Amino acid sequence: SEVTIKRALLSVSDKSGLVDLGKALAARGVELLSTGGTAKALRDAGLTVKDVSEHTGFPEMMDGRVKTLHPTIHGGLLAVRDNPEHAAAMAEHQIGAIDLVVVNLYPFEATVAKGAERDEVIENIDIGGPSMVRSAAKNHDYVTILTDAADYATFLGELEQTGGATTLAFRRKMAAKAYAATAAYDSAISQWFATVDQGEHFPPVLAAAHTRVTTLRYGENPHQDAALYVPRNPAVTGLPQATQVQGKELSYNNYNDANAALELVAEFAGAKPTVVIVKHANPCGVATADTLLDAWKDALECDSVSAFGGIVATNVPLDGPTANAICEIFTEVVVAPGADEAARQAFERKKNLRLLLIDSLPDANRKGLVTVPIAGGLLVQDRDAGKIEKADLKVVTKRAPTEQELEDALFAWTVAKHVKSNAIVYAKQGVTAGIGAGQMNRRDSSRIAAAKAREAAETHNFTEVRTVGSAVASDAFFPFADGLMAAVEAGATCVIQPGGSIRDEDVIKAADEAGLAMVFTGMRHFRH
Ligand code: 93A
Repeated sequence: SEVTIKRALLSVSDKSGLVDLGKALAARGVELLSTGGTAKALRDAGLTVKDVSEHTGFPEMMDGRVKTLHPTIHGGLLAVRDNPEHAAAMAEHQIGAIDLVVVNLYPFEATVAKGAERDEVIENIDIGGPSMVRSAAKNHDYVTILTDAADYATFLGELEQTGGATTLAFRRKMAAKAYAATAAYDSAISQWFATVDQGEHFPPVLAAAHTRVTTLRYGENPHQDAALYVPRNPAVTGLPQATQVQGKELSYNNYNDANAALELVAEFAGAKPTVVIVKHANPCGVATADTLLDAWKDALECDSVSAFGGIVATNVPLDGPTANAICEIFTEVVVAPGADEAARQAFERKKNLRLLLIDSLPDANRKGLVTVPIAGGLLVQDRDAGKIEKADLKVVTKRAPTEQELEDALFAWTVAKHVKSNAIVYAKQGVTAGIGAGQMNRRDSSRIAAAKAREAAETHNFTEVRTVGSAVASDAFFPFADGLMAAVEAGATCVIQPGGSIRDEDVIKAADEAGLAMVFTGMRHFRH
């Protein structure tokens, strides 16, 4: 099953690693065929190269659109060598076998990413490249296909071990990779046509142009396999990439929770220092303060029981005092837009703690698609980028909220957007006082949120439960006045909710009777 490499065709847009590869091949006496720019790069390095046009007896034409699309090339790639008829055809048409193809494609995605005009984007749709990749990969019984410069070293290792050949196992592996590359490439092209060129909202093909970067130890549970995929071209998404500075390998749940924490803290980009603590993808404490250390303390006090083993995100770079305070409790992951030297040293004491640093916070209002698998397919929707400003709020009670109540209401509302439904969030002076998440009815979420606030007051000897004088946010309307009455009992003085229930009048009446200020957002933030 070993096939000795005698003739290679190299045609690459990204020329990194090309010359070294060419030299190694030449040193083994391999004949090098190549196209325009690739041939030039190899010749400039002193190598002997035969132009594809000389090999086919046909010139490159039409601005390079037709270079390698020729039976001499594709016959040389596709022939089943031990098939007598194929062998006869090769002899009749003077087609020489090609044993190795090294191709990477016109940079379509990068051309889109740099904002090129339509004509330039179209010209960067590679036709001949993917054709050779697919021909070579199909005929992997005889032909080796390399589409990624990262594989050149492994390939040369194969030659070294076998004395100039490749094994079938290696060729099969490279064939799988080759089809993944052409599939992702065509997927990116189809997405561009549908969305950018045609302005369609949902691309007809969602086979996202993602590549697997790593397999994870396991999924949500140890009996589930899992992997991480990232966009082939992160520049296109505009999303920041995190760098893990220290700590254990990230688990599936770590990624999921860190993402929840990051998406919530991103809502506070440019605001005062803010800390989010997440457990099981729900925030269990969020606080904004003048210093990051105070924000950490306030966030922790909201639900210090749940914060154990939590995931922490901040909206500003980490400092030493905050890092030291975080290290006092068991924390799984910390994600932040940077960390100073003192913070890094503090975390080094906690070998297992996973520290993720990002260059910038993601844009909380960015467009994007969210998918949820269902038994028969995939549900697709826009990500929830809805944002409510003060001016959007409608006061529905006799009493209007005070400035502080308004600020707390919007803060609670922003947190509630990131809490699984039914979500009830109490907040006072930029600190969550109690969070009720994920219950099947709103009244239970209200009760849980108030109970958590009472527990926090007992644990931390607060002079007063923090829900007293707080604002309370509900992610969807109160269907009955009873949910509201739970908030009144807890001491909330202001309510923020979408409104829109057929019983709004009852709920407003109950609020007026209790002296509450209530505002309607006109927007719902279900999160399931
Ligand atoms: O324009 S093409 O679609 N037509 C072709 O026949 C063809 N053959 C190779 N593009 C073609 N290629 C691509 O040219 C390769 O995929 C590679 O990306 C690039 C290498 O060109 P050069 O060697 O001139 O730099």
